[in-house]
Amino acid sequence: ISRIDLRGTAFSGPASGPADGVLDRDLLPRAELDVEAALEKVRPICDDVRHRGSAAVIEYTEKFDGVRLERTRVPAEALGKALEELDPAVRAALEESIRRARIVHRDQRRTDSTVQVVPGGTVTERWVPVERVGLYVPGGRAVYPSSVVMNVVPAQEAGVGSLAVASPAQHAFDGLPHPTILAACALLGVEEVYAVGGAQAVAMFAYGTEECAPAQLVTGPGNIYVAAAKRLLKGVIGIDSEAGPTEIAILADDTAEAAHVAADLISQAEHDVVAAAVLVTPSEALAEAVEAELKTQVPATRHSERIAEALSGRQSGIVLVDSLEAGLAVVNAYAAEHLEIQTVDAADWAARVRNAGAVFVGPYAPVSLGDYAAGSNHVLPTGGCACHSSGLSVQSFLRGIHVVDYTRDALAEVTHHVVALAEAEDLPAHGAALKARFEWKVPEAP
Ligand code: HSO
Ligand code: ZN
Repeated sequence: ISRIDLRGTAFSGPASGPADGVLDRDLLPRAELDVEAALEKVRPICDDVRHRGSAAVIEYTEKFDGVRLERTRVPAEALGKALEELDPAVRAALEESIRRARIVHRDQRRTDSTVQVVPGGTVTERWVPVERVGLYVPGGRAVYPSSVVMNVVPAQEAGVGSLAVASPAQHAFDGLPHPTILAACALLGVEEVYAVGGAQAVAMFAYGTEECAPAQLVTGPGNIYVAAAKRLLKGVIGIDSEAGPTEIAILADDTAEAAHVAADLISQAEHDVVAAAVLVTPSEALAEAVEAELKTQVPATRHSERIAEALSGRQSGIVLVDSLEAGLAVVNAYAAEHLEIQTVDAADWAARVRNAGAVFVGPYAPVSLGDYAAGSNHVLPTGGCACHSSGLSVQSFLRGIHVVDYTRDALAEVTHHVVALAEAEDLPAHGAALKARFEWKVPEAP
């Protein structure tokens, strides 16, 4: 892991005002995915699925996944069987993960609210769930039943009526999606699952096929082709934000346990060779201790090569700063997907974080807890998007509809204002629509 020494640099005085802009983000480089390049590859696939439906989906599944499907929908018995055969410890863990996620996401539900603007004039905000959602679940190296939980639970708690899951057909599992994915679906009560992956899955949800009704929204992570298809079809179908490589940033001082800091950096580096692990600290001693810990811990992990590559990549590093105050400016500018605060008065520092997908406070809230069983969601904004976006939540599956209800008197009272603004915009018919309702004369100025 490389060191980035920002001590003595301009930004590292006390951060006053919003920290963004204080630090040049390029000082903390990130991996970038070239989604644009994949667009041209997925365009014909999406068009083909649009015009030929299931037949096209089946052909692409044969071509890309090496599986010839009879039909794309996974039979109910396969879901039941996967659940029966699920390791009991994994089942218990998934159940607990679901239980906790439900507690948090149920609390996010919104109630409709009506406000009286003037006597006789009200605006109600009604929260209406998206009718049908398609959830994409990757099937390659990253088979994450936990991500099924994190996508399905908020959708269900939002009241989404119809939910379908698509995950690539696996040669090794008789052309079905990975069994732990099927088992997670069964546990969550999701009955509609398709053995379809890649761009063709996104197109299937967007346009619908003979087997799969079109959805209004597609969520869930995927490879570059899935991301490209989402970008291409957004507009035809709603999409969640693009999930880039995972990131962990840790703001720590010399009260932090170096072994735990190192373990947490390693935990997210385990995802991907382009995952980012960044430690920000004013403590040279901690930096040294963490480097030493990484040297011993990394070789002992199962995926040591992947982790070593992620940690030595230019997207990872140990950033030395003059003070925690400067460190706060750095992590705010970086806007990590996950941010741990391992300092004295961790909760106070955490309260001052403005940009992060999720914040993990103190020594007993590692990111891995949030990945599986904190109750919080693990689908979070990456690549600096945390400065404008939130993670997946019940809100992601709701639309707020304004319902406007005015009486004759309430409308009469405001008509001259509407007419004035309509005239100012050279849209007199707008004003006329109101005037037509009244014996109209411009009220005299008081
Ligand atoms: N850390 C990942 C989520 C995950 N971790 C799934 C383990 N499984 C992105 O937040
Ligand atoms: Zn993770």
